[in-house]
Amino acid sequence: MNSKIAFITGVTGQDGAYLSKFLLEKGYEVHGLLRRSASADVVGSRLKWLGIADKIVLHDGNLTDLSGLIRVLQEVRPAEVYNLAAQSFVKSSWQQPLLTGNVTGMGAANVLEAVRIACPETRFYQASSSEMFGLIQEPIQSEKTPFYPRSPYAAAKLYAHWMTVNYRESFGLHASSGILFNHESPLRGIEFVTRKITDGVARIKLGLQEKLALGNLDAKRDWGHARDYVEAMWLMVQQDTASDYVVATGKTVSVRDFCKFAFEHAGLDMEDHVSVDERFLRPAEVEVLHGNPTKAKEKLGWEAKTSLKELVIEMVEADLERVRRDQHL
Ligand code: NDP
Ligand code: GDR
Repeated sequence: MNSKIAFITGVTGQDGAYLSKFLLEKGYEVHGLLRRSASADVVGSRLKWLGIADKIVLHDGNLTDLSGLIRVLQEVRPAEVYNLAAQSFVKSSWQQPLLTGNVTGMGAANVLEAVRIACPETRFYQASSSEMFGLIQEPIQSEKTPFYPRSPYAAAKLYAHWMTVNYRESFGLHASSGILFNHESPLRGIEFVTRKITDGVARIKLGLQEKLALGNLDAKRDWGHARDYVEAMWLMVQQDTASDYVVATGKTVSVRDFCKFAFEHAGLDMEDHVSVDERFLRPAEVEVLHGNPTKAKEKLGWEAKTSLKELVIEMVEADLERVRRDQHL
């Protein structure tokens, strides 16, 4: 086992891309699991955006295929495994509850099993989520706050979370779980509210659309930058003892306010453009998430570096550039 080899599932996603870049800069050899797609041209577009696509060794595979996971781990023999792959869109999890359970829940159990069988000395990171807190039991959520999942996605993540704790306690795996609050970036999927807003702002500013339809504007989230959050993942894996950590900024803001900042940055007024469409409401909502990252600060020395305003500006500017470029093509 080489101490500088990392294996990432979900390497083509937002966090996988930022984590790959972070690890490459630290001198790691980075391997990733690639879900086969018929559209080869869009594969790894985030890795290309960060200029690292040719620096990562990709292995075909799927989180639902245990034997494939065992084989790839036997071949790569990584020192660190980061399980970031998931059906990660909460709204879709009501349309695809079983797939979400299979990938987001059982998929994590598959990776844990593969590590236990193929490379039990390997350190493991699980991408847990603040969605597990769901119907809020305490106004500010820490590692000690009880969970109450409100979607098939959150229920699947909770299973994966407890499997991580259980494999640590049962088999002595160095398995940590990062309970990450929402984190965004220009690489965020377009279906998530922040990117939907910044993409909408860019299109409205450049005259390509008039209106932006959203769902619940009163929901509040503790939003940070993905670039900051991948460092917390790595720090967890470097600790002598594995554990679970909340990763958050400690500030919470409504969707309405995020939206207001984004429109204002482009010199627009959201009241002229935003409407509420019930198609974007959810069968059960998580109204407020507000994290307490004290443990991460004290034990990992980690703190969010990017402010919400900086995040919004980076995302709006990136979307303005992207939409302008697409217009010229
Ligand atoms: P993304 O949705 O951007 O990325 C998900 C990744 O999972 C993609 O690489 C996707 O591959 C891959 N994937 C999906 N299904 C499978 C499968 N069956 N087999 C193999 N790979 C698969 O998510 P993020 O990067 O935003 O999030 C990373 C992880 O962190 C996820 O587990 C998410 O649930 C969790 N999380 C995210 C938070 C956030 O705010 N971003 C907060 C808390 C937790 P493909 O490119 O082929 O679609
Ligand atoms: P979330 O992110 O569900 O918190 O999950 P999302 O951006 O989808 O929703 C955040 C909040 O915004 C409200 N909202 C809308 N959401 C979307 N997608 N589209 C809309 O038009 C819209 N209007 C209002 C939602 O109702 C919600 O309250 C993300 C994912 O990355 C998960 O994988 C991760 O685990 C959690 O963050 C932490």
